[in-house]
Amino acid sequence: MKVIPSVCGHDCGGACPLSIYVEGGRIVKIEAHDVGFPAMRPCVRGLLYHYRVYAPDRLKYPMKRVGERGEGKFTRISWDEALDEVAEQITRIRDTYGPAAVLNLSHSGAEGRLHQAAAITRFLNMTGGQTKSWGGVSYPGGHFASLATYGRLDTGNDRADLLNSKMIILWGNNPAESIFGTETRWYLMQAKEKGIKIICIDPRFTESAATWASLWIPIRPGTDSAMAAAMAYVILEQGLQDQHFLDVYTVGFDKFRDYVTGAEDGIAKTPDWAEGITGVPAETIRTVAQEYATTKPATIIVGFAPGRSARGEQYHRATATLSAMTGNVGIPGGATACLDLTMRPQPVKELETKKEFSDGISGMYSDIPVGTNPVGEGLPPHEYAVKGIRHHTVAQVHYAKVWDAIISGKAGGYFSDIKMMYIMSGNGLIQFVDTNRAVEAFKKLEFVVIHDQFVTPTAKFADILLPATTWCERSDIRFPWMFGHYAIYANQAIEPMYECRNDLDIFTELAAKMGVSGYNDRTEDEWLRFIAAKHGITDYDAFKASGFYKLETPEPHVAFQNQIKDPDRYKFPTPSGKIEIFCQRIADFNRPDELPAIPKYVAGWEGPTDPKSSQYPLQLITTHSRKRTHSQFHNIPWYRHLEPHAVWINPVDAKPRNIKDKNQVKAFNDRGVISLPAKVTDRIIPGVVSIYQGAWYDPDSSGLDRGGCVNVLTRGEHSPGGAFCSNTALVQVEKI
Ligand SMILES: Nc1nc2c(c(=O)[nH]1)N[C@H]1C(S)=C(S)[C@@H](COP(=O)(O)OP(=O)(O)OC[C@H]3O[C@@H](n4cnc5c(=O)[nH]c(N)nc54)[C@H](O)[C@@H]3O)O[C@H]1N2
Ligand SMILES: Nc1nc2c(c(=O)[nH]1)N[C@H]1C(S)=C(S)[C@@H](COP(=O)(O)OP(=O)(O)OC[C@H]3O[C@@H](n4cnc5c(=O)[nH]c(N)nc54)[C@H](O)[C@@H]3O)O[C@H]1N2
Ligand SMILES: [Mo]
Repeated sequence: MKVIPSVCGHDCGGACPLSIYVEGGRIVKIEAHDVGFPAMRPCVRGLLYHYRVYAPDRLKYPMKRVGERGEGKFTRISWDEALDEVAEQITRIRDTYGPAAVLNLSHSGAEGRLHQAAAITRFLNMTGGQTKSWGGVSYPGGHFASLATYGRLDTGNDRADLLNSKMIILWGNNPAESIFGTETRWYLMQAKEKGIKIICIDPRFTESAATWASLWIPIRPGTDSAMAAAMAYVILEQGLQDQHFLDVYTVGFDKFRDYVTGAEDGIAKTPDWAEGITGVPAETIRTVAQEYATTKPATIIVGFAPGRSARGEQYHRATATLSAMTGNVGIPGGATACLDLTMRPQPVKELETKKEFSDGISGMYSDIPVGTNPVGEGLPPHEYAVKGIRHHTVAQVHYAKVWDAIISGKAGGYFSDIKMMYIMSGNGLIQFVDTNRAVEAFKKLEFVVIHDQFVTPTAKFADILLPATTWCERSDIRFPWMFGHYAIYANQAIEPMYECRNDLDIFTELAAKMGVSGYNDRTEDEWLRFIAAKHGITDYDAFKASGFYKLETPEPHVAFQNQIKDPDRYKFPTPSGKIEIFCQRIADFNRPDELPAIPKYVAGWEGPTDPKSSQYPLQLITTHSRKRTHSQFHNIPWYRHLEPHAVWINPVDAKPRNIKDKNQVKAFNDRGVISLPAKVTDRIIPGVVSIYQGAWYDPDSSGLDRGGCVNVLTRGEHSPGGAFCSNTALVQVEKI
């Protein structure tokens, strides 16, 4: 039996080292790979990954559609036939309509530094161009806020630094289930054992709250910035702010103070004011604010989810302001409380200056150069581009708007009429908002090509469907989220299954068929050597053999430590050189009611005060599940049984609806209807229901989705700063 060092290769904040046991060319078991670092414990998704590799429903051969698009009827064809057809169609569509007619809706299903969606971006750029999205679906609210407030994306501290804290607030963050750096859980456990106070602010009593917190504060979704404003009110009222910090390191606090005290609009943002909006008792807000301001250092760990809402940018800007008010930025045990993301190991001195990090995410995930996109060169900025923060052009479409762009086209004000969609490692039909509209959009296209490992709900809509390898069938390199300070090598464990191929190899052949040279001039091993060297890994062979490489980094890393220690020498990478509580770039954008230049609570659509709430009275949140990576694993029975898919509903809401635990119910609004069992639980605040994202769409003939795919209910809208709003929707729930 061979033991092969590897790492989970799907889109999780973990990246856990694994030992894959292979006998006779087959994986027989997967275990944790002991890399001498106690925090690296994988979960069931990695440990039972062979259930996914050997699933009988793996996509095995290239397929061509035979029925209506979306019916899921295919016939097997050869690789040659399939690639000839794809090459011909791309060429035909570009020649007839121009390159912007080709939409690349690939996503993050694969997350190696080599094998991932940069492969398609490079391919489409090199062969003529493509329509690209802007915004993102994970953390665009935080992304925007981070660049506005701090001037940089990498604003997270090393997780080891949690142990320097005296109080930790998990605010809309649930790392027991939504993994953010494998080691986060280990450090939180250490923190708890050390007696560090941990509290959770979340509409749900999560596994994180149950495991680590001494206090759970249930809050209405989308109202966090009101809670933050009221905490600021208490801090100011009692004079607990760190005025020296505010004077030296920030700009615009006076404007925020005027908002909080009511000098600006006549409304003091008192705990009583916030109670009416958030549902959090005024007394609780008062106590937490006092405790947070008087316990130093204190950390707010933000999640992405509250930012994935109608005014999601405000949440990240507001928590950052609390951290600045209490002087917790840039000190051990503190936090920037904004985005909280550090994805790529970088020498710290580079981080302080790197332009790339202040200008989007290019290169953050991948080491394959993607080149430039002929579509978009020299075009004017998009109406939602914010000068100095977001630089996308009119040719780009927000992820929440892609279906509308396909359906409405130029006549609807979009840059192009999209005729073809090319998707690699993406399940957008069910992962992006408003699935029923997605179905309509897919049906309108002339050609759809998809690479995947399974016939997912999206893959069903392909004209040509190409079978891809899993990370067990190829080699790669990964860096975890959250400043893990290590690289992990995924050694290929088995030969590719059936006729599956690596996406990179598929594009290499397609580029050749289209007469384009230079797409890929390296072998996989040459690429990986190049990537390792780029990241300062000197002994590639030792790295490959052991599977693990500890990178050199000062420990623990604290974002902006230099700026705080030596403000004359080190400026924040914002135009003012300071933390921008007031952001002139946002003020210049000039949509103050939607996107104020200081962090304010701004009610979005489909909140509790929306007129629609009389018809659809429940707020819906759509969280990440521990048993899945988004939509991945859903089709594997073992995982499905781990925790039945259900809608969480409080007894207060269930009772008048005559809903009992495990009753089959329907959740619906104007956009669609899904059916699934109810989980009646007081682990969720009344007035709110929660459904895990990622369940596979399975509509019956009336359009009722029996799969319980939550994006049937979400709205195709984005926030002005670009936030993807999958946590903002109103629904009704009824017993079936
Ligand atoms: N197991 C697992 N881990 C993952 C992933 C996965 O699919 N599975 N996905 C990875 C990826 S790509 C991402 S982007 C991250 C996502 O990470 P997050 O976006 O942080 O994860 P979520 O589970 O959506 O939400 C975290 C918590 O926020 C709460 N919440 C929702 N809305 C609000 C709100 O308005 N206010 C407050 N205070 N809380 C709110 C939810 O109840 C939930 O407990 O996770 C990563 N880790
Ligand atoms: N309602 C709601 N919607 C959400 C979210 C939410 O919180 N709520 N979260 C959003 C977030 S944060 C994210 S990141 C997205 C994730 O959205 P996606 O990236 O679309 O989701 P995944 O299910 O991770 O992966 C998509 C597909 O990639 C395939 N795949 C995996 N590896 C490979 C490979 O090597 N090659 C190829 N060709 N295919 C591969 C998988 O089989 C899967 O079908 O979902 C977003 N959607
Ligand atoms: Mo994500």
